[in-house]
Amino acid sequence: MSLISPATDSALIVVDVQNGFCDGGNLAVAGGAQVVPIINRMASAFANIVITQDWHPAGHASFASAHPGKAAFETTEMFYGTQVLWPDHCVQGSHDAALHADLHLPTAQLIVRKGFHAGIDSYSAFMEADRQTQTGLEAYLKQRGIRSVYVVGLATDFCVAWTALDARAAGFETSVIEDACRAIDMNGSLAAAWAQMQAQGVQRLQSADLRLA
Ligand code: VGL
Ligand code: ZN
Repeated sequence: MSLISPATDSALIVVDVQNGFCDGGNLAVAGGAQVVPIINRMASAFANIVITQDWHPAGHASFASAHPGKAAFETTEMFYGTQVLWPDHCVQGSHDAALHADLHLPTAQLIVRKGFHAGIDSYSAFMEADRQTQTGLEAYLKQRGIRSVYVVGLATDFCVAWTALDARAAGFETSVIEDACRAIDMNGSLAAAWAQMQAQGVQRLQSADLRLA
């Protein structure tokens, strides 16, 4: 199989590679920090790079601590549907919310912060969980002439998958680089996410499929 060279109208979307999702973080994903060197290496192949940051106000509605009687990883009904409740994580300005210190992406052009509305979660970098409120990323990418996106980061089955699905829905050619992601994987969420992504035409690639400089 020949290697893929991302075209100049492609963007790498680096999702939530934050302390909070790495070892020692408030919502640590197993092996989360292992994606950092892979993503750093991939960056050389991309003319366009967007970084996202989960960026919650204290007391955010996705935190179990905001719902008396509820524990983390239980669910609750919000006005927009069922919401998984999480430990407090990625609070604005905290160390937990900072990008991993070894993430080295000096050419990245945009950082999208999401999940900052107190009552609405946002796994996706494109659209919040109410499925109404746009982050602006779709318009940004389209105005810059981007046609395909490659999604990497944390977590495969939540923020990466929702971002990839919304990218597809917005008409971008979309790939997820599996080894540059790590998953939370609760109650079969990882298998479900891959099934949904593949049903929507998201390509499942490995970093070895890309031609890196
Ligand atoms: C994420 C759960 C809650 C993620 C963010 O980045 O996948 N997951 N907030
Ligand atoms: Zn979050």
